[in-house]
Amino acid sequence: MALDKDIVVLLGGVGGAKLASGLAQILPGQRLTFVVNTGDDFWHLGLRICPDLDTVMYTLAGLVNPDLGWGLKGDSAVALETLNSFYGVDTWFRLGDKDLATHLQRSQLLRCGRSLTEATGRLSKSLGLDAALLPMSDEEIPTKIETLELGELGFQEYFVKHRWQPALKSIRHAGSEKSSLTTQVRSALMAADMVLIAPSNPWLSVAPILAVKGMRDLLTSLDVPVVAVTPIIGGAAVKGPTAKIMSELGQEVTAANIANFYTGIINGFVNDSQNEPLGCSELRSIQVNTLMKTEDDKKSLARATLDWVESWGA
Ligand code: FO1
Repeated sequence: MALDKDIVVLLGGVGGAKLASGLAQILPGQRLTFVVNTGDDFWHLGLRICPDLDTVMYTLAGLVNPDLGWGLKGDSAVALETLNSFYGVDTWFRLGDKDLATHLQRSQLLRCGRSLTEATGRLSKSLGLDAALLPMSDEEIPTKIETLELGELGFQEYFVKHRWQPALKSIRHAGSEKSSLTTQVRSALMAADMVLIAPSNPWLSVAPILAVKGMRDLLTSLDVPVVAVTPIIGGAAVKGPTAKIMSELGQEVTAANIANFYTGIINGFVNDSQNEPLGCSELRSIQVNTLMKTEDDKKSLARATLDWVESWGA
């Protein structure tokens, strides 16, 4: 297996973090760079919240709440409950007591003039990560969701407050036109032997990464395998709104439409054994079990993907 290869993974939250965990269990951390969606980030209660960065960081550190897939295991919410009972603050977004330490530390670093890349590096090193954890950009590029019923919503309002129930009409990556790739993301991609797009929601979690100015051009200029893993299994999403969004955008919920989303960027696609084959696509593809319920599932998917991509060179 590709132990001597440098791999860059583009990913969002829970689904992406599972594959990240599988990769981190079979490869040396120094070979792995995770480029994480920050379109979900927002300022809330005076703190900078970066849900996908934290989900990946806590997962890799073995600290994530296994029931939720985000947040810290064994956390409580006394601070938030007190904020509500003393001061009547609407606490629709759950911030655990331990989790608050991460938001406080990050916000403090940002207020002292550190970039999000630097702040994330410090937090992840403190939690013992060897792999590089990078935000997609140092600029704020908040994802805005135009809905049928409620007009435009901030990402977390759409996702958490309204439980992704309003019908999605379109998505905007505010400020992306003025954004730029960080030196760290650019260098990692230029040195990569392989790029993986995790089974994260293409519209909500990967599109924000692709919207960073210069990202699409850089990805298409690479002469290495760029492989996406399907988030759709048997016509449904494992978790979250991927299938619902596809229907709202008038698309059939198929792996082929996921592969189409990445046209021009990927040259390989990991499809699930339960899905229809891609058909007459020019893409290389493989069908394996992509459902990651156990640690073994995560490692198996990571290993199958790497072994398959390595076989291209044979
Ligand atoms: N998801 C929820 O469904 N409800 C919450 O209250 C919530 C709080 C939260 C706090 C910190 C954090 O890092 C993640 C949190 N999430 C919550 C998850 C998050 O909204 C989503 O999983 C991602 O933004 C989508 O990838």
